[in-house]
Amino acid sequence: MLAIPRGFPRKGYDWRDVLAELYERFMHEPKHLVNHIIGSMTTRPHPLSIEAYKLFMFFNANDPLVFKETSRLESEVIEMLGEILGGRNVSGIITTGGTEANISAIYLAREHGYENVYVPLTAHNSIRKAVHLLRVRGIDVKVDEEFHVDLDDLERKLEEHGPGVIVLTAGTTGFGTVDNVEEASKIASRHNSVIHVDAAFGGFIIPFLREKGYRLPDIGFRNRAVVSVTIDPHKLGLAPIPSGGLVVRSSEWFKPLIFESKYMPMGYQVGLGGTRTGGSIAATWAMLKHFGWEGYSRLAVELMEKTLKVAEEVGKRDSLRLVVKPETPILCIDVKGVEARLVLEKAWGMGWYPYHCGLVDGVRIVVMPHVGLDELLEFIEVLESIARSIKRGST
Ligand code: 0PR
Repeated sequence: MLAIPRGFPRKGYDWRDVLAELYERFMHEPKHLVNHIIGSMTTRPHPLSIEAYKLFMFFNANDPLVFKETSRLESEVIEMLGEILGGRNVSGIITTGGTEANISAIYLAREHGYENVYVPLTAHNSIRKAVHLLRVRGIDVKVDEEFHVDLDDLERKLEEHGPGVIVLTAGTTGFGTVDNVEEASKIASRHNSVIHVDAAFGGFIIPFLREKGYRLPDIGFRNRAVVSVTIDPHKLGLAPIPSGGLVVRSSEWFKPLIFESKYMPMGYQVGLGGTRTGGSIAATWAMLKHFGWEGYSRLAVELMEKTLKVAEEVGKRDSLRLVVKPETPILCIDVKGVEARLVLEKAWGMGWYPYHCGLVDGVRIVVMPHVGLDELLEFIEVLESIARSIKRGST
């Protein structure tokens, strides 16, 4: 029951009443650790990252003369993200999320003269947003039946339209699939083109899985054509929202993101945003230092093992079909003969929150750290029973 009515009050309320109202509203929101948020790329941030965020949230990372330590933390974070991605002497910025990082990356490519943007069908919508905002030329590229960029089609399109920036995804939003960055890099170099890798989701898992022997391509800077990578701490990095990351190959490539700003003490500002919280930076720094390579590696394997167990279970059910074998902790499930939209409607009504796969009609599950194996196995049962009830209703 809400006690404070809508609208901007003439006379303010007592802080206790305001807080009581917020607690009330908080109770209505589904929570990662209590409810079944099984389709979102967000998770419950690690307690240490919340503490770190709170410590640095008041400091403006875009005012490095005053907030020197925040600025130093950011450069250390970028260096560490670069190490995860096999880069040395990289540059970059902590952003509000993958969208800002992707828009910044396409902007950088444009400023360096690459106005053709090759966009595979599986690319996240923030890439199309960037193409629209930046008035560059978006060129669609096909994907193969396993939802990887179609390398033949990519090469054909490059021959037809000329050099540009190729967007590849390491952990696609709908399927979790990983584009073959290694092969695409060779093609890009042959066509004087560059690559932006959107590893918003996969950046914190693929390099670790690779080291553990999972067959996945190198998604980072060891590939010659890769000039920038999006990698989001607020997804699998366990930092709070808003924490995105853009890592670029060199300070030279980063330069167009430095904007003159006469009134600022430094005379310039960095990135597409203005005032930027130090909270995200400190939180990411804390996570990287606390988990280290081994910690993220353990998490990666744990999530992947869970995902593969669920995939195996889906394979045993007649009414369900796995659309593609999972490469990262995302499952897309076809509920045979039933529209995913209808399944989602019912599931949400029952307190389960899976999403849609997007390109194909399927139910998407993202196995984030807060999602349990038992919970997922229970959801498989729920899916089957929803499918049965919809089929019964339609006959
Ligand atoms: N790149 C990829 C591959 C993504 O999957 C996403 C987000 C982004 C970029 C953009 O990241 P930001 O949302 O941080 O800007 N994909 C999620 C999705 O579409 C976004 C999301 C997350 C949606 C949590 C809902 C939600 O509850 O599923």
